[in-house]
Amino acid sequence: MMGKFAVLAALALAARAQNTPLPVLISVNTSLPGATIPQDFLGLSFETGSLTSATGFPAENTQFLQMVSQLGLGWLRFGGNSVDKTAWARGQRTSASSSATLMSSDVDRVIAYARATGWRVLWGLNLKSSDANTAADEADYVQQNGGDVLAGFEIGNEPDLYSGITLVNFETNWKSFADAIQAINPKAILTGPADAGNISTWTGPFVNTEGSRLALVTQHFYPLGPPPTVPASQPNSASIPNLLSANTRGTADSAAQSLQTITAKPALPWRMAETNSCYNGGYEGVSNVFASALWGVDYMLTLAGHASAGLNFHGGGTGLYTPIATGTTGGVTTIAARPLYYAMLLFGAALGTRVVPVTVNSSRVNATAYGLLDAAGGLRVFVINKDSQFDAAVQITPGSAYTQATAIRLAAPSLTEKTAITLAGASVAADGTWTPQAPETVQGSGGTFNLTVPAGTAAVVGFGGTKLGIGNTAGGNTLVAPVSMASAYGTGLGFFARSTPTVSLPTTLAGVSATVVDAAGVSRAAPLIYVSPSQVNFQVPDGTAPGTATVTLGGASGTVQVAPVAPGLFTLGATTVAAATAERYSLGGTDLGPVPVFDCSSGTCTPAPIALDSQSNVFLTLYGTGIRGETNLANVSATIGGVSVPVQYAGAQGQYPGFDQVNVQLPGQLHGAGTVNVVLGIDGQASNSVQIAVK
Ligand code: BDP
Repeated sequence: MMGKFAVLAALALAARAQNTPLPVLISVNTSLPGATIPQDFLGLSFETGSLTSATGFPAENTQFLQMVSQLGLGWLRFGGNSVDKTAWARGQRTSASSSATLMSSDVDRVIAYARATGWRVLWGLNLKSSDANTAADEADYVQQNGGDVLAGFEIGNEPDLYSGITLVNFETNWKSFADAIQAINPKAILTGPADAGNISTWTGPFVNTEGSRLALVTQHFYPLGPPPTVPASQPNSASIPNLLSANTRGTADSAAQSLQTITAKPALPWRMAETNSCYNGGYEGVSNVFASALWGVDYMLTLAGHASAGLNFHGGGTGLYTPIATGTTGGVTTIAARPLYYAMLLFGAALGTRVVPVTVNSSRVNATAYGLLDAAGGLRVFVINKDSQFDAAVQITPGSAYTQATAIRLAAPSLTEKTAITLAGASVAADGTWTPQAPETVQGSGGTFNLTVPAGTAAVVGFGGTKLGIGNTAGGNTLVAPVSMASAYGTGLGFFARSTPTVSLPTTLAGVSATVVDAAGVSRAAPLIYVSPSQVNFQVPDGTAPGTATVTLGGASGTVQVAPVAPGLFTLGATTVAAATAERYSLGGTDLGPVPVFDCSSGTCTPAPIALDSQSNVFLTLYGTGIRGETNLANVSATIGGVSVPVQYAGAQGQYPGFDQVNVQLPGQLHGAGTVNVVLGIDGQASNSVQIAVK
């Protein structure tokens, strides 16, 4: 018989054995990238009915604005069952207005909110209980007042569920609405069919007949239904195990596969325009807990693998499945991040990348993995351990191009956690902000990188190289000056793209920090302007000594030459067109107003010819960096079209850190010269050459 202690020891051993991470082997094939995940993949879907009450959609709340904006770009979709019950009237909502009628002032609030967030709007119209002319008038109002933020119109909500309807009836009605809308606005963008299901029997045939009128194919998708409506014995009955099961993932995968097939021939984008975990508003303990965040990440990546243009998670108010809870307590608006919001935040690390095939060898852990390649060649591998029990000993073989790796995690104490969730070491703060912390380093050897992903958590591993290329942000020359703006290019530099929100520059941004060690061996933290996985713009620290400096960003580093001045001139995007402004004055010195220096109206920027005449003088302001180090104007020269012109001012622009400007008067002798080059020379250092045009 075993002694008491031997029994305890055996039990302890058994417990330990159970918690020993089990192997999950992941290899990545970066040579076969799929479609690019659009920057506006993410979206939020709301009931149209949320707009007809004063508290339903808190468009004016700054925290709500902050939480949506920090997801990046995205779509706001208004529709749901309530769209098909809502009447329409032009006018201002008052306390006497009916909540059954959408007023044009409700639309105005959405348009203002969309403009403030930079998100676009997918606008649902009532097909079921309205008429074509009313819908067309509503569409016209939205188009006229919010055309700049409008992504398109959706006619009806889940028409495949209208009682007694056939596909033929629906198509007839849909066409009469579409015709009425386009009779007023021929270019109104139409999407559809917004079916609840029936992808092969409704969506496919609809796309076949109406595809040429559509700009986007939309589908709705809820993998689970609530018990007892869906009996607990069914694989699609709402529960945490079912939400995280391979079967549920497979259902989404085959829906996405069907939509990819349906949209391939007409070459249309497709979007899960309304979706969430469980229909009938979600399910307590499933849709509103951490398990839903893991599901959300897995689901978004599953759709992205089938070239989805995006999705809109349905919610609003304090509904169980809403990503952002909005409510009122004692007349005060309350906004809170729900687990699914963290999934959307994490998906920011996937935007703009292309899904690459991965092989996952995981015999006992319920884990999934996705590979994502960015345009610069950086790789991110999402690992989602959906297992409630087993930790995963993850081994990733990313390919020989990758020599350094870092990771961030999405974690909570348990799958049933509602609030204590962290992403990249941080929770969403009370004011709605989320500040990712520095990532952890992932160790690799012999081409394999190892990390443990505990049961019920996810991790993203960012892979890159160890080399940084560094140059002047303006013009790209390899010389930089103290306090000037410099850019470091590499791979795997971070997970999220973020710009500095204010003019006072932080030394840590989205978990990224950079160190500059100068020729004298002095190390300084670099103030950061912009960070992304492949590019970091920073200010060369004040006091950096001339000579070779080494810049380190996480596991990558590179060198750059530093001099007291390093003139660079800004251009418009990737062109060589000067990012400059000009002002015309009368000979007597009266300001006659600004003169355009460039024209970007065609989508490509070209120099706009500046008229030079004998009746006025034109002063050009060039913007650059690395200029202010020389304060004696005698040492600053400018050459425009081969003509040396006197410089009136060269120094700090004053408003933004590291941002300089140079003012010159355009000489009359350039009259008629056409496109000319502009070059600065300071202390023998020439800037990059930029173009303006004169006539
Ligand atoms: C969809 C409806 C939406 C509902 C949702 C649900 O479009 O209005 O809120 O189901 O049942 O079918 O949760």
